[in-house]
Amino acid sequence: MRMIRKRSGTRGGGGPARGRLRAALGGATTVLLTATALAALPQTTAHAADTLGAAAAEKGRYFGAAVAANHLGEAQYAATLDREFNSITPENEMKWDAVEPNRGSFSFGRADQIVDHAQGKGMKVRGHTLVWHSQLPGWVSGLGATDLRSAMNNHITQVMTHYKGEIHSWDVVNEAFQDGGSGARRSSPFQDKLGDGFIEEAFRTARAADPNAKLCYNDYNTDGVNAKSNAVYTMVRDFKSRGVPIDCVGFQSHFNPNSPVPSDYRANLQRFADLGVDVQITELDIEGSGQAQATNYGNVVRACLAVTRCTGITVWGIPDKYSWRSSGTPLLFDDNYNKKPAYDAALSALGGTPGDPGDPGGPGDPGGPGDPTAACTATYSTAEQWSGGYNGKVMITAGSSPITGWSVDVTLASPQQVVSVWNGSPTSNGNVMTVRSTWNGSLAAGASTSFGFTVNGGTTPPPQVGACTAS
Ligand code: G2I
Repeated sequence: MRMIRKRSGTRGGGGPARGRLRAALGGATTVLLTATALAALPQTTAHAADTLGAAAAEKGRYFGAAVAANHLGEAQYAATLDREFNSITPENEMKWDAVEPNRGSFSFGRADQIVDHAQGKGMKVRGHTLVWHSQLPGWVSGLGATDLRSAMNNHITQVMTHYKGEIHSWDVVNEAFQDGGSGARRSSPFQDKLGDGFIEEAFRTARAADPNAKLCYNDYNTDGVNAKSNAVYTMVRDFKSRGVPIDCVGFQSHFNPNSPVPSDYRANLQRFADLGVDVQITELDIEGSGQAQATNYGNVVRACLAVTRCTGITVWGIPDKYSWRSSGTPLLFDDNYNKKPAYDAALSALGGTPGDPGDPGGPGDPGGPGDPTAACTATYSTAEQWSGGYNGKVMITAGSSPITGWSVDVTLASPQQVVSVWNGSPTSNGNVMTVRSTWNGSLAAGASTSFGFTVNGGTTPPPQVGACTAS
């Protein structure tokens, strides 16, 4: 279908994108294949709606994540991405500074890597972003009006042509309105030199470059009805009435205690949809933890589902540790890729079933932390870390009955190697180490013990720790 990439930019060579991905990975293939194979195991037995992507698809939506190219080589990152999501937004790799750092000189390498990954896994791609005041190279801000206009149109045309047919929705213009009550346009090189008309011009250029991509305006603090969202609403209404090509509005949805999920979130999405555009939740993250965070995530998902034209949700990252706001733990997976209560809430709101057999790893999931029904559970943490390695610790907790022995699989990514194990008896098969209890196999109901191990050969990715098996 849309696997042939145009040859603009610095990337040479034609042919199917996936073929180029395999060639490009070279020596990394073994590690990735291992991760992929591991990730595939639970999915083969899982019900279709046991993941965010599958559950959203059953509702006719996508569920995506912002992805950074430099994390794709991390086995657990790629495994979680591939298992849970069916759309990817490059977090930074398609921004102007990344793809056209010097005028007329395009570099698509890192963005191509993400697009290739998505296509290889059958995921869709959201394009982010073409015209934005931030992450804009200095040469753009230095141009006079005439040059700036042609640079803007050339940038849109070159980037969209490179990915023609491969992007389901593009953020054509990002964050062009001011915060606060003024409803005014934000000062930027585009606004200041080209005036209000730059947005319309960008959308017209974009439509000509890839007529099949949905063209979106994307912004933050527009999630409820307020002065800023009113200003965007007025612009979109004007565009629709004059035939300016616009297909969708993106609501970034970065929430925290100072900027909570608005009570009129659904109503605001609906009023835009009523203008005749799709709406998308484009950069969702919600700072917090536990049940409060879970409730917010559930509410956001339900709001989207309640609006027929809300076509999909993208979360702005996968594990908390890679969030732009990591200290606020705003995402669905913790630093060890365990599913958080927010994950279960999002999946439930989508109509999926958290904790089904074949869907391991989450709080309350079989063998996962806190599973109330498992004979025993295993919880991983990194105890110490240094430049070339780390000490890992796995806490084993018996369920509601006593146990007499336990075992847990720990999978490492090459070139990491275990050099010692304590409080457990290890055997190895390739990069999978099975650790069985020694003197510490007998645990009373609810009692815990732990084993530890030292790894040399790097600190990332962290080990994958499987479910606990009792004997
Ligand atoms: O700021 C959150 C988002 C708001 N809406 C537009 C999004 O594009 C924006 O994403 C963030 C990325 O998540 C960050 O990763 O945009 C930031 C830049 O405005 C990104 O941060 C930048 C850092 O500031 C740079 O120092 C760094 O080199 O990420 C770059 C690449 O890692």
